[in-house]
Amino acid sequence: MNSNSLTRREMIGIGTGIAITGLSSAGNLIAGAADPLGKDLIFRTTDPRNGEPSLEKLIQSWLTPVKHFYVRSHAPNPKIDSEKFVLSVEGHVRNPIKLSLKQLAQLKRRNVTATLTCAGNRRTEFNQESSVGGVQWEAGAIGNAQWSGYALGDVLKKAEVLEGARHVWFEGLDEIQRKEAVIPFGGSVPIEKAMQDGDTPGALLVDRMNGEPLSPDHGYPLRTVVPGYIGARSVKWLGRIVVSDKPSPNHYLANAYKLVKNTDPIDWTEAGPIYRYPINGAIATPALDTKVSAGAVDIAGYVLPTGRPNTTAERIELSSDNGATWQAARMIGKASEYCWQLWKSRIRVTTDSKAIILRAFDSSGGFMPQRVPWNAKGYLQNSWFRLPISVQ
Ligand SMILES: Nc1nc2c(c(=O)[nH]1)N[C@H]1C(S)=C(S)[C@@H](COP(=O)(O)O)O[C@H]1N2
Ligand SMILES: [Mo]
Repeated sequence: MNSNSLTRREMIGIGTGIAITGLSSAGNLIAGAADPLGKDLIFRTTDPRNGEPSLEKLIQSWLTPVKHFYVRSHAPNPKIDSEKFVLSVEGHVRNPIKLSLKQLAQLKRRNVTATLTCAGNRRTEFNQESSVGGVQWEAGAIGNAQWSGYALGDVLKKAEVLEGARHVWFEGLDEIQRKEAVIPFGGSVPIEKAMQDGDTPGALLVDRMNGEPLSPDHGYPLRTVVPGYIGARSVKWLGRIVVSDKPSPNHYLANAYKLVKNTDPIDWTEAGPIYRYPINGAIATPALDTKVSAGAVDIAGYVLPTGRPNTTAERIELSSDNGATWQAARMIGKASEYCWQLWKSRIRVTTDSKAIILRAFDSSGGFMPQRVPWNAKGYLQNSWFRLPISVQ
Protein backbone atom coordinates (compact mmCIF):
# COMPACT_ATOMS: atom_id res chain seq x y z
CA MET A 1 0.00 0.00 0.00
CA ASN A 2 1.43 3.36 -0.82
CA SER A 3 2.54 5.55 2.04
CA ASN A 4 0.49 8.43 0.71
CA SER A 5 -2.82 6.63 1.19
CA LEU A 6 -3.61 8.43 4.43
CA THR A 7 -2.60 11.84 3.20
CA ARG A 8 -4.41 11.13 -0.08
CA ARG A 9 -7.66 10.67 1.84
CA GLU A 10 -7.00 13.75 3.92
CA MET A 11 -5.94 15.99 1.12
CA ILE A 12 -8.19 15.15 -1.75
CA GLY A 13 -11.76 16.07 -2.34
CA ILE A 14 -12.81 15.04 -5.78
CA GLY A 15 -14.82 17.68 -7.55
CA THR A 16 -17.66 15.44 -8.70
CA GLY A 17 -21.19 16.31 -7.71
CA ILE A 18 -20.22 19.87 -6.87
CA ALA A 19 -22.20 22.40 -8.88
CA ILE A 20 -19.83 24.83 -10.53
CA THR A 21 -21.11 27.79 -12.52
CA GLY A 22 -21.02 27.01 -16.21
CA LEU A 23 -21.20 23.25 -15.72
CA SER A 24 -24.31 21.11 -15.96
CA SER A 25 -24.87 18.48 -13.25
CA ALA A 26 -23.27 15.94 -15.60
CA GLY A 27 -20.14 18.07 -15.62
CA ASN A 28 -20.65 19.22 -19.20
CA LEU A 29 -19.93 22.81 -20.11
CA ILE A 30 -23.12 24.73 -20.73
CA ALA A 31 -23.00 25.98 -24.31
CA GLY A 32 -21.80 29.55 -24.49
CA ALA A 33 -20.83 29.72 -20.80
CA ALA A 34 -17.30 30.77 -19.95
CA ASP A 35 -15.09 28.01 -18.59
CA PRO A 36 -15.28 28.12 -14.77
CA LEU A 37 -11.50 27.68 -14.55
CA GLY A 38 -10.78 30.48 -17.00
CA LYS A 39 -9.65 28.44 -19.98
CA ASP A 40 -10.24 29.61 -23.53
CA LEU A 41 -10.07 26.16 -25.13
CA ILE A 42 -12.07 23.86 -27.35
CA PHE A 43 -13.03 21.12 -24.89
CA ARG A 44 -12.89 17.66 -26.45
CA THR A 45 -14.25 16.27 -23.15
CA THR A 46 -15.28 18.21 -20.04
CA ASP A 47 -15.29 15.42 -17.46
CA PRO A 48 -12.36 14.98 -17.20
CA ARG A 49 -11.12 18.22 -18.69
CA ASN A 50 -9.42 17.80 -22.07
CA GLY A 51 -9.15 20.90 -24.21
CA GLU A 52 -6.94 22.49 -26.83
CA PRO A 53 -6.85 26.07 -28.13
CA SER A 54 -7.84 26.98 -31.68
CA LEU A 55 -4.69 26.92 -33.79
CA GLU A 56 -5.11 30.60 -34.53
CA LYS A 57 -4.94 31.43 -30.80
CA LEU A 58 -2.18 28.87 -30.24
CA ILE A 59 0.38 30.69 -32.38
CA GLN A 60 -0.36 34.22 -31.14
CA SER A 61 2.77 34.15 -28.97
CA TRP A 62 5.90 32.07 -28.42
CA LEU A 63 5.10 31.73 -24.70
CA THR A 64 1.64 30.22 -24.44
CA PRO A 65 -0.63 32.05 -21.97
CA VAL A 66 -2.16 29.66 -19.43
CA LYS A 67 -5.67 30.29 -20.79
CA HIS A 68 -4.54 28.96 -24.18
CA PHE A 69 -2.43 26.08 -22.82
CA TYR A 70 -3.97 22.68 -23.56
CA VAL A 71 -5.24 20.55 -20.68
CA ARG A 72 -5.03 16.79 -20.68
CA SER A 73 -6.38 15.11 -17.54
CA HIS A 74 -7.52 11.54 -16.94
CA ALA A 75 -9.65 12.37 -13.88
CA PRO A 76 -11.09 15.42 -12.10
CA ASN A 77 -8.56 17.85 -10.61
CA PRO A 78 -7.75 16.71 -7.07
CA LYS A 79 -8.20 19.40 -4.43
CA ILE A 80 -4.97 19.68 -2.50
CA ASP A 81 -4.30 21.76 0.60
CA SER A 82 -0.87 23.24 -0.06
CA GLU A 83 -0.34 23.85 3.69
CA LYS A 84 -0.62 20.13 4.41
CA PHE A 85 0.98 18.96 1.19
CA VAL A 86 4.05 16.72 1.44
CA LEU A 87 6.07 15.15 -1.33
CA SER A 88 7.33 11.70 -0.42
CA VAL A 89 10.69 10.50 -1.79
CA GLU A 90 11.31 6.84 -1.16
CA GLY A 91 12.47 3.51 -2.59
CA HIS A 92 16.07 2.84 -3.45
CA VAL A 93 17.48 5.70 -1.34
CA ARG A 94 19.53 5.88 1.85
CA ASN A 95 17.43 8.68 3.29
CA PRO A 96 13.69 8.53 2.46
CA ILE A 97 12.22 12.00 2.99
CA LYS A 98 8.94 13.85 3.08
CA LEU A 99 9.17 17.44 1.92
CA SER A 100 6.67 20.23 2.43
CA LEU A 101 6.52 23.05 -0.10
CA LYS A 102 8.46 25.22 2.38
CA GLN A 103 11.21 22.61 2.62
CA LEU A 104 11.36 22.31 -1.16
CA ALA A 105 11.74 26.09 -1.37
CA GLN A 106 15.14 25.79 0.30
CA LEU A 107 16.51 24.20 -2.87
CA LYS A 108 17.96 26.31 -5.68
CA ARG A 109 15.16 27.67 -7.89
CA ARG A 110 15.42 26.83 -11.58
CA ASN A 111 13.61 28.48 -14.48
CA VAL A 112 13.26 26.61 -17.74
CA THR A 113 11.23 27.39 -20.83
CA ALA A 114 10.10 24.19 -22.49
CA THR A 115 7.35 22.96 -24.75
CA LEU A 116 4.94 20.34 -23.48
CA THR A 117 3.17 18.20 -26.06
CA CYS A 118 0.77 15.33 -25.75
CA ALA A 119 1.78 12.09 -27.50
CA GLY A 120 -1.74 12.21 -28.96
CA ASN A 121 -1.31 15.61 -30.62
CA ARG A 122 -2.70 15.41 -34.21
CA ARG A 123 -4.39 12.08 -33.36
CA THR A 124 -7.47 12.82 -35.51
CA GLU A 125 -5.33 12.55 -38.66
CA PHE A 126 -5.02 8.79 -38.03
CA ASN A 127 -8.80 8.50 -38.44
CA GLN A 128 -8.42 8.99 -42.21
CA GLU A 129 -6.89 5.51 -42.33
CA SER A 130 -8.85 3.84 -39.52
CA SER A 131 -10.47 5.44 -36.51
CA VAL A 132 -8.61 5.64 -33.21
CA GLY A 133 -10.11 6.05 -29.73
CA GLY A 134 -8.93 8.53 -27.14
CA VAL A 135 -9.21 12.30 -26.94
CA GLN A 136 -9.78 13.57 -30.47
CA TRP A 137 -6.90 16.06 -30.65
CA GLU A 138 -6.19 18.21 -33.64
CA ALA A 139 -2.81 19.99 -33.65
CA GLY A 140 -3.34 22.09 -30.51
CA ALA A 141 -2.25 19.64 -27.80
CA ILE A 142 1.00 21.55 -27.39
CA GLY A 143 2.13 24.67 -25.56
CA ASN A 144 5.31 26.47 -24.54
CA ALA A 145 5.68 27.83 -21.01
CA GLN A 146 8.20 29.08 -18.53
CA TRP A 147 8.37 26.54 -15.74
CA SER A 148 9.83 27.40 -12.37
CA GLY A 149 10.74 25.02 -9.59
CA TYR A 150 13.53 22.67 -8.58
CA ALA A 151 15.83 20.20 -10.30
CA LEU A 152 14.73 16.62 -9.59
CA GLY A 153 18.41 15.75 -9.20
CA ASP A 154 18.72 18.18 -6.26
CA VAL A 155 15.85 16.42 -4.47
CA LEU A 156 17.32 13.00 -5.21
CA LYS A 157 20.71 14.12 -3.83
CA LYS A 158 19.00 14.96 -0.53
CA ALA A 159 17.47 11.48 -0.48
CA GLU A 160 20.84 9.89 -1.40
CA VAL A 161 20.20 7.49 -4.24
CA LEU A 162 21.68 4.02 -3.68
CA GLU A 163 23.72 2.06 -6.17
CA GLY A 164 21.61 0.01 -8.57
CA ALA A 165 18.98 2.72 -9.07
CA ARG A 166 17.80 2.73 -12.69
CA HIS A 167 14.46 4.56 -12.86
CA VAL A 168 12.61 7.27 -10.97
CA TRP A 169 8.84 6.84 -10.64
CA PHE A 170 6.39 9.71 -10.32
CA GLU A 171 2.92 9.28 -8.86
CA GLY A 172 0.10 11.82 -9.04
CA LEU A 173 -2.56 12.50 -6.40
CA ASP A 174 -5.43 12.14 -8.85
CA GLU A 175 -7.80 9.19 -8.69
CA ILE A 176 -8.51 7.58 -12.04
CA GLN A 177 -11.30 5.04 -12.32
CA ARG A 178 -10.00 2.20 -14.50
CA LYS A 179 -12.20 -0.86 -14.78
CA GLU A 180 -12.72 -1.96 -11.14
CA ALA A 181 -9.77 -0.08 -9.71
CA VAL A 182 -8.93 3.50 -8.79
CA ILE A 183 -5.34 4.35 -9.71
CA PRO A 184 -3.19 7.46 -9.75
CA PHE A 185 -1.57 8.72 -12.94
CA GLY A 186 2.10 7.78 -12.91
CA GLY A 187 5.20 7.12 -14.92
CA SER A 188 8.96 7.11 -14.68
CA VAL A 189 12.13 8.39 -16.28
CA PRO A 190 15.55 6.71 -16.49
CA ILE A 191 17.89 7.65 -13.62
CA GLU A 192 20.33 9.35 -16.03
CA LYS A 193 17.58 11.74 -17.17
CA ALA A 194 16.43 12.26 -13.57
CA MET A 195 19.92 13.23 -12.37
CA GLN A 196 20.89 15.39 -15.36
CA ASP A 197 21.89 18.88 -14.25
CA GLY A 198 22.83 22.06 -16.13
CA ASP A 199 20.84 25.03 -17.40
CA THR A 200 18.05 22.66 -18.34
CA PRO A 201 17.85 19.90 -15.72
CA GLY A 202 16.66 16.54 -17.07
CA ALA A 203 13.50 16.79 -14.97
CA LEU A 204 11.99 19.52 -12.81
CA LEU A 205 9.58 19.67 -9.93
CA VAL A 206 7.57 22.70 -10.87
CA ASP A 207 5.34 24.97 -8.76
CA ARG A 208 5.03 27.96 -11.10
CA MET A 209 4.00 28.34 -14.76
CA ASN A 210 4.57 31.62 -16.62
CA GLY A 211 5.31 33.37 -13.31
CA GLU A 212 2.08 32.30 -11.55
CA PRO A 213 1.45 29.43 -9.14
CA LEU A 214 0.35 26.35 -11.10
CA SER A 215 -3.38 26.33 -11.76
CA PRO A 216 -5.50 23.32 -10.65
CA ASP A 217 -5.66 22.13 -14.30
CA HIS A 218 -1.88 22.06 -14.60
CA GLY A 219 -1.05 20.23 -11.38
CA TYR A 220 -1.27 22.59 -8.38
CA PRO A 221 0.67 22.63 -6.14
CA LEU A 222 3.49 20.59 -7.72
CA ARG A 223 4.13 18.69 -10.96
CA THR A 224 7.05 17.28 -12.86
CA VAL A 225 8.14 18.77 -16.16
CA VAL A 226 10.45 16.56 -18.20
CA PRO A 227 11.89 18.63 -21.09
CA GLY A 228 12.09 16.61 -24.31
CA TYR A 229 9.68 13.87 -23.23
CA ILE A 230 6.02 13.38 -24.17
CA GLY A 231 3.60 15.23 -21.90
CA ALA A 232 2.55 12.03 -20.14
CA ARG A 233 5.92 11.87 -18.37
CA SER A 234 5.29 15.27 -16.77
CA VAL A 235 3.10 14.05 -13.91
CA LYS A 236 0.71 16.62 -12.43
CA TRP A 237 -0.35 16.85 -8.76
CA LEU A 238 2.86 15.00 -7.86
CA GLY A 239 2.66 13.25 -4.48
CA ARG A 240 5.28 10.55 -4.52
CA ILE A 241 8.67 9.83 -6.05
CA VAL A 242 10.07 6.29 -5.91
CA VAL A 243 13.62 5.39 -6.90
CA SER A 244 13.79 1.86 -8.29
CA ASP A 245 15.80 -0.64 -10.31
CA LYS A 246 12.77 -1.00 -12.66
CA PRO A 247 10.52 1.26 -14.72
CA SER A 248 7.25 2.27 -13.04
CA PRO A 249 4.58 -0.47 -13.01
CA ASN A 250 1.90 2.25 -13.29
CA HIS A 251 -0.50 1.61 -16.19
CA TYR A 252 0.49 4.86 -17.93
CA LEU A 253 4.10 3.75 -18.19
CA ALA A 254 3.82 -0.04 -18.34
CA ASN A 255 0.91 -0.37 -20.81
CA ALA A 256 -0.37 2.87 -22.27
CA TYR A 257 1.82 5.18 -24.39
CA LYS A 258 3.20 2.44 -26.64
CA LEU A 259 3.14 2.21 -30.42
CA VAL A 260 1.05 -0.92 -31.06
CA LYS A 261 -1.47 -2.43 -33.41
CA ASN A 262 -4.36 -4.12 -31.61
CA THR A 263 -4.24 -6.95 -34.11
CA ASP A 264 -0.83 -8.02 -32.81
CA PRO A 265 -0.78 -9.04 -29.12
CA ILE A 266 2.99 -9.54 -29.29
CA ASP A 267 3.36 -5.80 -29.93
CA TRP A 268 2.19 -5.00 -26.41
CA THR A 269 5.01 -6.86 -24.70
CA GLU A 270 7.63 -6.03 -27.31
CA ALA A 271 6.98 -2.32 -27.42
CA GLY A 272 8.77 -0.13 -24.89
CA PRO A 273 7.27 2.99 -23.36
CA ILE A 274 7.52 6.23 -25.35
CA TYR A 275 9.78 8.78 -23.67
CA ARG A 276 11.21 11.36 -26.09
CA TYR A 277 8.99 13.10 -28.60
CA PRO A 278 9.97 13.33 -32.27
CA ILE A 279 10.06 16.50 -34.40
CA ASN A 280 6.60 17.78 -35.29
CA GLY A 281 4.91 20.79 -36.80
CA ALA A 282 1.66 22.20 -38.07
CA ILE A 283 0.17 24.92 -40.21
CA ALA A 284 -2.05 26.98 -37.90
CA THR A 285 -3.36 29.68 -40.23
CA PRO A 286 -5.25 29.84 -42.48
CA ALA A 287 -7.66 27.64 -40.55
CA LEU A 288 -9.06 24.42 -41.98
CA ASP A 289 -11.83 24.98 -44.54
CA THR A 290 -10.81 28.58 -45.28
CA LYS A 291 -11.43 29.42 -48.94
CA VAL A 292 -8.43 31.14 -50.52
CA SER A 293 -7.98 33.05 -53.76
CA ALA A 294 -5.37 32.04 -56.32
CA GLY A 295 -2.16 34.00 -55.75
CA ALA A 296 -0.11 34.59 -52.61
CA VAL A 297 -1.43 33.23 -49.30
CA ASP A 298 -0.01 34.14 -45.88
CA ILE A 299 0.52 31.10 -43.71
CA ALA A 300 1.94 30.54 -40.24
CA GLY A 301 2.44 27.75 -37.77
CA TYR A 302 4.80 26.03 -35.35
CA VAL A 303 7.61 23.50 -35.46
CA LEU A 304 8.88 21.47 -32.49
CA PRO A 305 12.37 19.96 -32.85
CA THR A 306 13.05 16.43 -31.52
CA GLY A 307 13.25 16.43 -27.71
CA ARG A 308 17.03 15.93 -27.63
CA PRO A 309 19.59 18.20 -25.94
CA ASN A 310 20.86 21.08 -28.14
CA THR A 311 18.44 20.28 -30.93
CA THR A 312 16.80 23.09 -32.89
CA ALA A 313 14.74 23.32 -36.08
CA GLU A 314 16.90 23.69 -39.19
CA ARG A 315 14.52 23.91 -42.09
CA ILE A 316 10.80 24.29 -42.52
CA GLU A 317 9.53 23.60 -46.01
CA LEU A 318 6.19 24.21 -47.68
CA SER A 319 4.69 22.94 -50.88
CA SER A 320 1.50 23.92 -52.69
CA ASP A 321 2.02 21.52 -55.61
CA ASN A 322 1.79 18.19 -53.79
CA GLY A 323 5.51 17.99 -53.02
CA ALA A 324 6.87 18.71 -56.52
CA THR A 325 8.59 21.88 -55.28
CA TRP A 326 9.33 23.17 -51.77
CA GLN A 327 10.09 26.61 -50.37
CA ALA A 328 11.59 27.50 -46.99
CA ALA A 329 9.51 29.25 -44.32
CA ARG A 330 10.97 32.00 -42.14
CA MET A 331 11.45 31.04 -38.51
CA ILE A 332 10.56 33.69 -35.94
CA GLY A 333 12.66 34.51 -32.88
CA LYS A 334 15.58 32.58 -31.49
CA ALA A 335 15.82 28.82 -31.50
CA SER A 336 16.03 27.17 -28.09
CA GLU A 337 16.41 23.49 -27.17
CA TYR A 338 13.23 21.75 -26.01
CA CYS A 339 11.16 24.65 -27.34
CA TRP A 340 8.95 25.06 -30.35
CA GLN A 341 9.53 27.82 -32.87
CA LEU A 342 6.89 29.78 -34.69
CA TRP A 343 7.26 30.40 -38.43
CA LYS A 344 5.67 32.44 -41.19
CA SER A 345 5.57 32.33 -44.93
CA ARG A 346 3.76 33.47 -48.03
CA ILE A 347 3.12 30.84 -50.67
CA ARG A 348 1.60 30.98 -54.16
CA VAL A 349 -1.40 28.76 -54.77
CA THR A 350 -3.12 28.05 -58.07
CA THR A 351 -6.52 26.58 -58.88
CA ASP A 352 -4.66 23.26 -59.18
CA SER A 353 -3.46 23.42 -55.56
CA LYS A 354 -5.28 20.88 -53.39
CA ALA A 355 -3.32 21.43 -50.17
CA ILE A 356 -0.44 23.24 -48.56
CA ILE A 357 2.01 20.74 -47.12
CA LEU A 358 4.52 21.33 -44.31
CA ARG A 359 7.59 19.29 -43.48
CA ALA A 360 10.54 20.11 -41.20
CA PHE A 361 14.07 19.03 -40.34
CA ASP A 362 16.10 19.50 -37.15
CA SER A 363 19.75 19.66 -36.13
CA SER A 364 19.89 16.11 -34.77
CA GLY A 365 18.74 14.52 -38.01
CA GLY A 366 15.05 14.47 -37.13
CA PHE A 367 12.54 14.96 -39.93
CA MET A 368 8.80 14.78 -40.39
CA PRO A 369 8.17 11.69 -42.54
CA GLN A 370 5.73 11.66 -45.43
CA ARG A 371 3.63 9.06 -43.62
CA VAL A 372 3.74 7.34 -40.26
CA PRO A 373 2.42 3.82 -39.64
CA TRP A 374 -1.04 3.75 -38.06
CA ASN A 375 -1.06 2.73 -34.39
CA ALA A 376 -3.99 1.74 -32.20
CA LYS A 377 -3.60 4.55 -29.66
CA GLY A 378 -2.97 7.26 -32.21
CA TYR A 379 0.36 8.46 -30.82
CA LEU A 380 3.20 10.45 -32.38
CA GLN A 381 1.47 11.62 -35.55
CA ASN A 382 4.27 13.69 -37.07
CA SER A 383 3.87 13.07 -40.77
CA TRP A 384 3.89 15.97 -43.28
CA PHE A 385 1.13 18.33 -42.18
CA ARG A 386 -1.46 18.76 -44.95
CA LEU A 387 -3.79 21.73 -44.97
CA PRO A 388 -6.44 21.01 -47.62
CA ILE A 389 -7.44 24.19 -49.45
CA SER A 390 -10.10 25.11 -51.95
CA VAL A 391 -8.79 27.80 -54.30
CA GLN A 392 -11.15 30.09 -56.14
N1 LIG B 1 -1.47 13.31 -12.49
C1 LIG B 1 -1.61 13.42 -13.82
N2 LIG B 1 -0.58 13.87 -14.54
C2 LIG B 1 -0.68 14.00 -15.87
C3 LIG B 1 -1.86 13.63 -16.57
C4 LIG B 1 -2.95 13.17 -15.78
O1 LIG B 1 -4.05 12.87 -16.28
N3 LIG B 1 -2.79 13.07 -14.42
N4 LIG B 1 -1.91 13.71 -17.94
C5 LIG B 1 -0.61 13.66 -18.62
C6 LIG B 1 -0.66 13.94 -20.04
S1 LIG B 1 -1.15 12.65 -21.04
C7 LIG B 1 -0.21 15.12 -20.56
S2 LIG B 1 -0.12 15.35 -22.22
C8 LIG B 1 0.19 16.24 -19.69
C9 LIG B 1 -0.66 17.46 -19.97
O2 LIG B 1 -0.29 18.53 -19.14
P1 LIG B 1 -1.21 19.81 -19.08
O3 LIG B 1 -2.62 19.40 -18.80
O4 LIG B 1 -0.61 20.68 -18.05
O5 LIG B 1 -1.13 20.46 -20.46
O6 LIG B 1 0.04 15.92 -18.32
C10 LIG B 1 0.39 14.61 -17.97
N5 LIG B 1 0.40 14.46 -16.55
MO1 LIG C 1 -0.76 13.29 -23.23
